[in-house]
Amino acid sequence: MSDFLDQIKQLNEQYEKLIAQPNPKVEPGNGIYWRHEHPVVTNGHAPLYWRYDLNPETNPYLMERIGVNAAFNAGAIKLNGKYYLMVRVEGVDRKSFFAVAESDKPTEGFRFRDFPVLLPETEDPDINVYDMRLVQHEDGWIYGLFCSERKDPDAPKGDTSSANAKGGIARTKDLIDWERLPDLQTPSPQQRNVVLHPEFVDGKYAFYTRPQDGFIDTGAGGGIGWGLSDSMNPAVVDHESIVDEKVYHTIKEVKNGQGAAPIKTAKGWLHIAHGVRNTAAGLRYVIYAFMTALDDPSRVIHAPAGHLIAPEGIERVGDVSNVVFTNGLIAEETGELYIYYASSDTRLHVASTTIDRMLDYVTNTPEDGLRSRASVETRYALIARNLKLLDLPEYAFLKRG
Ligand code: M1P
Repeated sequence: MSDFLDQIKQLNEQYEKLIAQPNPKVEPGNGIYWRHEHPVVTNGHAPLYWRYDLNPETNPYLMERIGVNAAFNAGAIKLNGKYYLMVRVEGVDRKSFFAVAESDKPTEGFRFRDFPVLLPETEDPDINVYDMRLVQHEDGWIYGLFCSERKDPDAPKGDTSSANAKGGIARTKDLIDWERLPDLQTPSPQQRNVVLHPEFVDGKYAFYTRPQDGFIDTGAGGGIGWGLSDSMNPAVVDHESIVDEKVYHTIKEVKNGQGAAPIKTAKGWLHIAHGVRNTAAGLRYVIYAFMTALDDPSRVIHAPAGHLIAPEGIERVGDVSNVVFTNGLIAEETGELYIYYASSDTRLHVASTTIDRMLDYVTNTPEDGLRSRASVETRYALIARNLKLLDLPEYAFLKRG
């Protein structure tokens, strides 16, 4: 028994060290945001009592009985001074589920609650659930919108991969008790990356959608869509329009999707989203930003070219490599902004910035000229302006070619 307890103590020491690990910014950053030294949540953050049977009678070898494979794509919210992440946890059985991790700090110290979320099911039970966006709506509820995946009933015999993705909806007041609502109904046969806008628009609930024909391929669909519903129970969008389309030879050539709900700023709604392109090495997912009008959240008013965050270093490697994905944002009243993003469907990170920096980024970064020549012209103008500065004596330390 004492050996058994000693082993648990060792595992626990490692675990507590991980939770207590400080997570400073990686300086100097890029002027837009800072990465942090460590992921904020990993599979190692899953409590020992989720993974091990701690009874020596039933688990004499102290085996990890029910392993956790990954902890990534988290929704985020700040309530009563605490930071909450609704983490997509994936067991070794490949089933994703939601679990709340909380901390007094936005960048470290996240500890999972005792139990994962026991999400109520609809009459047609989900096979897999993932990527919850948490939205504090002005109607008083906190909504969790997520992807609900079920096997495609029309798949030919022997096709054990084809699936249907729908916009699942649940709501809560405390992140403890959840009420499940019917899945979102839209004209599109499949949906992923559905997000609820935090305010009523024309007295209706407003949704960002991602119309898609197939489970992976968006087909004729795609782009970040937009639609209104009279109610949340059931939520029915009769008409979807496209807010931000996928575009040839850009970072969102194959598909894109809204991240968390947009943040209201003095200059417009700030959106952080993901864009996907295809490469010989497979799909590459990056994160980008854009802004829509305050009086019409479906009208894009600023669209900086290219990515905001692309996978770097260790982020490039994991279960689904070359992916960064975001569905969690926390904006503080002080103007601090935390972008929770996951890498390679494996672990969760945070990038910290401010609303002011992001406003500067979205309003002053040049838009995509959509041609190499146009890109060079934009860069050329910057270089020409800079070279005038380099003639000044205070810039003499900068060497030129
Ligand atoms: O594997 C990368 C991502 O793939 C999907 O994103 P999208 O809907 O844009 O294809 C989701 O399964 C997401 O969870 C995952 O991170």
